[in-house]
Amino acid sequence: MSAVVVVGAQWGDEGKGKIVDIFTEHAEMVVRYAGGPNAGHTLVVGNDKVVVRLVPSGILRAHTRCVLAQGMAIDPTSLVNEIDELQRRGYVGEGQLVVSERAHAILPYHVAVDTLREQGADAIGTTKRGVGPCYEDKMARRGIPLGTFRDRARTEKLVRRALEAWQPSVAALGGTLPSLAEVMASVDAVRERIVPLLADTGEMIDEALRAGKNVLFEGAQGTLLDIDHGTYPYVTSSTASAGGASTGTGVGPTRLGKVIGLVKAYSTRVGGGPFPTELTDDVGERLRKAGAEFGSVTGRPRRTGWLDACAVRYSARINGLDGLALTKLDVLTGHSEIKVCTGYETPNGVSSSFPLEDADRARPVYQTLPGWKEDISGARTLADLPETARKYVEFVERETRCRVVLVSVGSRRDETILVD
Ligand code: 2SA
Ligand code: GDP
Ligand code: MG
Repeated sequence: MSAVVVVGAQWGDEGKGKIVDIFTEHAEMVVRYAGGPNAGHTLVVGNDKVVVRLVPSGILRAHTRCVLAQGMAIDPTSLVNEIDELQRRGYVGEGQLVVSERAHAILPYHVAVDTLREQGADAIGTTKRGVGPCYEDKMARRGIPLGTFRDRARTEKLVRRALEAWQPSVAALGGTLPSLAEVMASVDAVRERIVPLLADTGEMIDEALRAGKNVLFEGAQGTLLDIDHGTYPYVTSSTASAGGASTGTGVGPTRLGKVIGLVKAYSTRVGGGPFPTELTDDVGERLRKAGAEFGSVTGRPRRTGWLDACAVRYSARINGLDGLALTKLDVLTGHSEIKVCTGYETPNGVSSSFPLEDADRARPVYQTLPGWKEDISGARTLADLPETARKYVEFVERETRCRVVLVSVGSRRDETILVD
């Protein structure tokens, strides 16, 4: 295994939490490299369901060190709350969690700006967790790396500067910012909990890799939400794709090994933006119900649609995918026909490319496959699947030109087919 990247190949919520948790059985370290508390990764062990937002999905395995690397935007208050909740449930051992001193802090003014903007006409459908404004501050070079928390006076100076910088745009939106005292009160409430967790995590990951340990890099959101490669501007503000595993951690690209793309057997998207295969009819509603497609953080109903093989092919290129983990195949059970988008109509005929620049007007071309009625949650090998379900998996492989290495047929750890 060595260094494996697990990345969402669609618009997020493909089941990264479950798959990272499974792969972690053989990993000594799991590293989150991008995003922040906008992520919601669900882990189901027996009857216990855990949703992690900032903490890597390896946390349920006591032997695994979990790293929050510098590509992340971290709300220190959310992190402390998440750790407390996990500890109440018996997780997070001493020293198991480390946080990069270079990861940027999401502070109350970031949440205020995110929330205020979402009330306007230019709403993106964000999670309102302050992630976008935090990355804006980072790029504007007025952000607050968590290492700053070691020095309260310096933190206060930087917070004052950031508040001054945001003031005009917040006033223009008719809103108000939290005061310096309020922001510092929130910092003071968690500073002593955060500082002991801080480390040069790049060095730590490098040491683990040099010692031959297995390190898993856990993506958040999905490739089509990536700031550079997604359906801009309806994207998140980080490098969600596999490249972020290098830029967001300080591990050079040649040191990364395999990249596994997570693909849900159909498509979902939360928030605004183009979604060419969206189903706004009964079939879409059926997928939402069967797949329990509601935001893990916000509870928002997710938009649903058929699988877009062109989008996954695009994703395979952006991420350099070595294999696919196909999740939630069980959710398709009971549909007499299943459609997959394999091309798009263009003035010059059907194109197999995903129409990134024109996605809101694009006309998908579908191929229709026969469905299956049998409950497949008990399948543990491909041979256990009904023939039509097996054919669906083979079709996905052919259309995406990527080998399927795992099929997930339920939310629990054991509801999984590992393909040799
Ligand atoms: P943001 O908050 O600035 O990152 O929002 C920008 C866009 O990115 C989308 N986004 C997500 N899409 C799917 N899942 C996400 N995580 C949660 C989940 C979402 C939830 O696991 O269900 O609970 O609603 C996630 N996070 C960000 C977002 O919808 C915007 O389109
Ligand atoms: P992530 O953000 O990619 O980790 O995905 P989420 O946790 O936001 O959403 C995936 C949801 O699907 C969670 O509720 C999981 O428990 C659930 N899930 C994961 N794999 C499967 C599967 O194969 N079948 C079914 N029915 N549910 C699954
Ligand atoms: Mg999610």
